[in-house]
Amino acid sequence: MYNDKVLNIILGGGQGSRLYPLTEQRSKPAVPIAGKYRLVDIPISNCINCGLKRMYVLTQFNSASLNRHIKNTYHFSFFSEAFVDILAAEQTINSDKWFQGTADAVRQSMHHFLNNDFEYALILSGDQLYQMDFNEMIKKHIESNAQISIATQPVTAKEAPSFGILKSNTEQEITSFIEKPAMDQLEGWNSEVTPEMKNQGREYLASMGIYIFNRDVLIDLMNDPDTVDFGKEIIPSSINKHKVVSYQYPGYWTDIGNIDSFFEANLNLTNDLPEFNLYDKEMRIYTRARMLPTSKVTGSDLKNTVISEGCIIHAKKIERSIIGIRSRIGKASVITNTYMMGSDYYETLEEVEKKKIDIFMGIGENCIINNAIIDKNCRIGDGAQIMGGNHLENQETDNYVVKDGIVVIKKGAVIPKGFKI
Ligand code: ADQ
Ligand code: ADP
Repeated sequence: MYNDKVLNIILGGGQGSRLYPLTEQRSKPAVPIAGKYRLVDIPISNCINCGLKRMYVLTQFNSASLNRHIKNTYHFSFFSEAFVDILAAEQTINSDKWFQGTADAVRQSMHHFLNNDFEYALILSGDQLYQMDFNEMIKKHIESNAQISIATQPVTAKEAPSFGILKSNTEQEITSFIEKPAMDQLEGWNSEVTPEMKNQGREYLASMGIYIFNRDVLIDLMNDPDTVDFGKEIIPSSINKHKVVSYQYPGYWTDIGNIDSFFEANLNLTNDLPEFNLYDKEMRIYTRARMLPTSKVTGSDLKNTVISEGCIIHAKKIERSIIGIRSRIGKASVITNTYMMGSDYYETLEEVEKKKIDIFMGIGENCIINNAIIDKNCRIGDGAQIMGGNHLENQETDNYVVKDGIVVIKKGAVIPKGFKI
């Protein structure tokens, strides 16, 4: 509906340190989620579902897996104006070309955006799980004569310090904004909310980091080279200069920017009725069509488990876990509260022999795994025990990282037979 008027800019990720080690070998938008997708599929699919088809993905570095994924997934008709282009900060961390923050990333890419006809820029975060109809937000933006719109959602006092918190008047015009206030700064920042929200303790209106800017306003704001971030500088300084409007979004939305929230959001997909609906025909999530074979399970006890295509599973039991594409799990293994990302390819016997590793890709026999994320192409030897939990301190080794009690096995790691974490 608004494709001709709107250019979509996806903030793919800064240094990705909060999702480390998942971002050690790939850029953040390429991090695999929900067994077969990648982070960037969420905002791209939301745009496509809304008929918005001109997208730029801004990322700090360009990884092979991101390029391959975008190239192999989003190819549009030769006659269509649709595109998904990756714009990466071009040089090293020490160079001034490296994006200093979200606004800086947009500023450095403005010359690309301005090659396109557009009236509004829709700026999206790359690390959130939601299915939103942006057309509604754009319609409200136009109807209310806003210059900037921010999607918002009420959050609790405990959550408020992780977000930009704002207050608006009865016309939804934002009158004040504070980026990530400390707990002791929260007084007076609560808003009028529905009784349902109040009962849940959600009284603070948070920015979802989803913005619409009028083209001329964005150009003007980007002219100031000293502003680095939308949340820290651009939005607070715009409140008194421009008409900035809040668009309250009622649906499910969650930030997945750190290991803890990423882990929870993934495992929540195994609930009987997940809030994020992957089975919604109108709001489907696109990803690479891989033509993988079906999955095979022999005699495993499966509870609340999501299994992707191409898996071969002999495990004894799997519970509250996501099993990614091409996963192999050996006999008598017990997997609980785990996100296994799967493998990029199947190994032949000759390949294994050539590599001189006697541990196959996947999880071996008699393993016990709980509270873990297993990145792609890992080899977990027979009898290994990986037991995440609050008893573990944050730590890092060559093969794994422990963050907030979650054990993250690094991409391609080899965990020896009988090893215990
Ligand atoms: P944060 O999510 O903490 O808060 P930020 O780290 O700036 O803000 O990230 C916003 C998005 O931009 C993320 O998707 C991130 O990956 C991406 N990003 C960060 N730096 C980038 C860079 N240099 N280049 C490309 N992309 C980059 C923001 C707002 C808050 C709001 C929350 C909602 O600042 O006000 O409440 O989002 O999640
Ligand atoms: P997917 O979208 O299925 O996850 P990717 O493109 O990210 O796929 O990863 C699969 C990659 O792994 C492909 O580039 C493929 O060429 C590569 N690959 C295939 N076989 C092997 C192998 N034996 N060793 C290393 N990489 C391989």
